[in-house]
Amino acid sequence: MFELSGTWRKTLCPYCGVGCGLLVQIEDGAVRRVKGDPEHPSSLGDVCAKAVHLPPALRTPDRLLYPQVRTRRDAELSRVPWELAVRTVADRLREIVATHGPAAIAFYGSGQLLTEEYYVASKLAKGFLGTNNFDTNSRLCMASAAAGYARSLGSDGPPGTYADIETADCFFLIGTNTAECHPVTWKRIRKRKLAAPDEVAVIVADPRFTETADIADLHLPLRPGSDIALLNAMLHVLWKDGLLDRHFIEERTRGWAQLLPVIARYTPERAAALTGLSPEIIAGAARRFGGARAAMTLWSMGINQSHIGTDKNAAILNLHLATGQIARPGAGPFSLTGQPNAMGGRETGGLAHLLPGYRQVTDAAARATVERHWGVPAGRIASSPGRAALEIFEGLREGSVRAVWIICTNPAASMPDLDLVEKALRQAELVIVQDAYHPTETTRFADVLLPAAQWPEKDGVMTNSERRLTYLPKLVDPPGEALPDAVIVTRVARELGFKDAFPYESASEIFDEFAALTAGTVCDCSGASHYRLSSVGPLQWPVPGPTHPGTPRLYTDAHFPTGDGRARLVAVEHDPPVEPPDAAYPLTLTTGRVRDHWHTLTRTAKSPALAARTREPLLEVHLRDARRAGIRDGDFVEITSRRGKAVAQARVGETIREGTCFLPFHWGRQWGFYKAANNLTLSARDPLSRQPELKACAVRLRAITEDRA
Ligand SMILES: Nc1nc2c(c(=O)[nH]1)N[C@H]1C(S)=C(S)[C@@H](COP(=O)(O)OP(=O)(O)OC[C@H]3O[C@@H](n4cnc5c(=O)[nH]c(N)nc54)[C@H](O)[C@@H]3O)O[C@H]1N2
Ligand SMILES: Nc1nc2c(c(=O)[nH]1)N[C@H]1C(S)=C(S)[C@@H](COP(=O)(O)OP(=O)(O)OC[C@H]3O[C@@H](n4cnc5c(=O)[nH]c(N)nc54)[C@H](O)[C@@H]3O)O[C@H]1N2
Ligand code: SF4
Ligand SMILES: [Mo]
Repeated sequence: MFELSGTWRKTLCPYCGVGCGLLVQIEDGAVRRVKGDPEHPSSLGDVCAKAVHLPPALRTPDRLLYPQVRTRRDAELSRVPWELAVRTVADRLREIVATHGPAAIAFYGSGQLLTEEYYVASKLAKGFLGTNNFDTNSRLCMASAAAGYARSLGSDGPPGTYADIETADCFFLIGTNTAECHPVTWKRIRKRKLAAPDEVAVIVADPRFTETADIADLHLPLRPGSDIALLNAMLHVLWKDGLLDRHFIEERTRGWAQLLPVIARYTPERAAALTGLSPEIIAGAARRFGGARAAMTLWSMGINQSHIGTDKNAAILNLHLATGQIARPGAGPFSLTGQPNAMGGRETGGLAHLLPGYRQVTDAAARATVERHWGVPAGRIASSPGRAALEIFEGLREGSVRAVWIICTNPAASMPDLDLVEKALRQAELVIVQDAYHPTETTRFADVLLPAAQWPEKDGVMTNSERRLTYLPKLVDPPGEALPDAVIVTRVARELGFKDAFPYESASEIFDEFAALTAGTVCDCSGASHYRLSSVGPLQWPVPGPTHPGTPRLYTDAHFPTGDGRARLVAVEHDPPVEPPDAAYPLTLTTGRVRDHWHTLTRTAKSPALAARTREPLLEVHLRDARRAGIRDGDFVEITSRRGKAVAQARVGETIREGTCFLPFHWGRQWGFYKAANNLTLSARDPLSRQPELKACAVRLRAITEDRA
């Protein structure tokens, strides 16, 4: 059924968590054209420019083709055969574990890995090398959402489905630039709004007036970091107006008695002082939300990347629980996942506190189940969480971590406070980097460089934002000697002596082993297999049996996996950003994305059509702030924080809240040392999710006058 005429093949987009189905045309062993797959249920044929312009980004002169090793830090990398690269990795890891113990090694992976890849890497780390130091860039991305769902609903997992968009009559978009970052989901929302403009309300809360705000009935340009004040005040208004669902609160939740005194204090007037919005617009947003038949809240990094990101998620979930806007068509909280398989990462245990199947490493019964499945002795899996992303690098810097194996992520561009990250990588005893391209900001620090096959040079499964699993077939051969990530990890595991536990001949065997381990869990994928996903098509978990059709919505019986079946209302308080503006650094810098680029530019910068649209980072700044700093539109501006400097051209206007400026983070130091936004950001983080506050730090601006002499 999936064989198409000619050379067009079905797969999934490798960029964002919307998870669009693609049709890819292969000619002479290379990707020629990409278009939308009308049969994919998540995207119904739609795609965005990033996917269409994939072909020129895939086979570039900077693809990493061969393994390379350097014997000393001051030596050059030189090409070695795979056998030697694998032996070097295994020998050096073994040696470091023997000398310093398993906690001295760490893995740092990515939400862009395939499910099978995460699974084997985390099995090797947690089950065989005995370290829970296996974390991913999801820590910079979805960690607060995952922690928020688990605390309020009893488990991670967005409860809704994209089809809810067609029945919702209120969209509350908070901390998301959906139009630029989740364009296909955005088009669906926009279509719904334009078809029934009076019936459907759109509320956008963002310090910037982005393209997303274009269709908003209400745009709330709140002060960065003040979302809890807004959300609590909305709940306050609904409580006062009698618009809460008393029955749902009493029957299906716990915690109202603790929450009520907190929200009682968040009057619209008080929230206005904290957010910089008017009391009227806050009340207006609350009433639109409260008056909706079915309301959806969508959010992403403007909420998660905060030192109170988990609490911000709780505030969103409180709003939905207290109004009964959950677990029915069109209603629910819906976190937009960033990366294409960040969901799969959470399912396979791709964070330092997790094991496959949303299990926690701190849960003894969960560890025992996983140990049996992996055939390792009881007690092998460490009982405390490993190091989260930033803590891996902090450990490298101070020497408690000696080795890091970085797979499919570019931390020397994407982490906050890059000076510290670079120092950590220089200080490390062993840096293994497994990437598809070289050089990147991170591959420059590698002692061992392993060439990875990338999309669509390997096969496996990814889960998108609506919990839908799609199979991605291998469509072309990798260039040079590049190998799929799962194959590389498997080879190292075998070299380390774990042959019997890593017998895999195919990604499909790995998937089956993983899927069996999820049986009976919230994210049960045991009814899925490569064969079923490629013959029947994509499926939404839980899919507990081989004939089970998959599950569009979770918790439709309003029974939550908390033990007693009730969701938790969590009393949370506003707290301003860790680094508030002051006289020396008077503005708050927020960072994020532009439509036509993906993260650290290893692919999108090589698609001429995309690169042409956004060649350089632009600093968005309010005209009154610009005037005060003597900056005109188009000037080059030096941006200084307590940690470093960056330079960008100013785009002066009124699309951003006064007192706030915005810089995209796509350009790492490789593109010009001072183009990197992460020269400026800080590594303060949420104590629960351990996600860094990438959305707020204090800066000052100075126009750079051109020296024409
Ligand atoms: N084009 C493109 N699309 C992408 C990606 C990409 O690199 N490029 N990356 C993917 C990934 S991994 C992710 S995580 C997502 C991210 O998707 P988004 O979260 O939508 O993207 P960002 O630009 O990081 O941030 C969103 C918005 O948060 C706002 N914001 C900043 N601070 C605050 C605040 O305190 N409160 C509120 N309410 N808003 C605030 C910013 O002004 C910004 O417009 O995008 C995915 N899609
Ligand atoms: N200031 C600031 N910083 C941020 C953010 C922000 O909003 N502001 N957002 C954060 C977020 S949400 C995210 S998700 C991160 C993203 O940050 P990163 O993960 O560092 O960004 P990418 O450029 O996607 O890095 C992926 C790397 O994997 C390589 N690669 C691609 N395909 C494959 C493959 O199949 N196998 C292997 N082994 N390698 C491959 C690419 O060449 C690239 O080097 O950035 C975070 N950093
Ligand atoms: S919206 Fe996201 S998944 Fe869909 S085509 Fe664009 S980048 Fe790919
Ligand atoms: Mo992300």
